[in-house]
Amino acid sequence: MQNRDRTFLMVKPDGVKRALIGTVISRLENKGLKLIAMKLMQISPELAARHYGEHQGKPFYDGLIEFITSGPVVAMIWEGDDAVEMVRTMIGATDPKRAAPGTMRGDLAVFMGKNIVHASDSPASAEREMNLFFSNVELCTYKLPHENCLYD
Ligand code: 3AN
Repeated sequence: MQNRDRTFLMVKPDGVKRALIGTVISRLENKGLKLIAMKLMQISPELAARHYGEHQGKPFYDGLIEFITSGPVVAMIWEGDDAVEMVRTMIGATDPKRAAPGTMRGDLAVFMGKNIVHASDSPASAEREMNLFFSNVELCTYKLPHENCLYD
């Protein structure tokens, strides 16, 4: 494996309510990524504010906090070769109208405010978000039987 790293991905309340958890997980599993941690949870306003701190003050901020705390989410950590970049490519552009067909948002969503998934946009964000949502003891280490088929 060239550059094994980890990224944070979350199925948002709209994705959970639309029963797309399995679809999102399948796409990531089929690609060859490895699930390291996962939980179904309700985000508190405090955690939402920390997670979306960079958007504080923007016109859509209040709606974003209201939406992300409106129902359960599924928080996950995925591992793979350049996982941060790979998963961002797989989820597609923030605005589903501009997200390429074949991406999760391009195939499964129509509206920017309800774009079904979040994924870290840089290794630094991934580190920050993984630490916000998980403690080290919640991370699992195991080998996929087909790992040798995925990488040199
Ligand atoms: P991404 O989720 O693609 O990293 P960010 O971090 O820029 O995008 O935005 C976080 C979330 O805020 C988006 N997923 C989207 O739901 C919402 N958002 C971003 N920009 C807008 C906007 N201009 N209008 C409404 N919602 C927005």
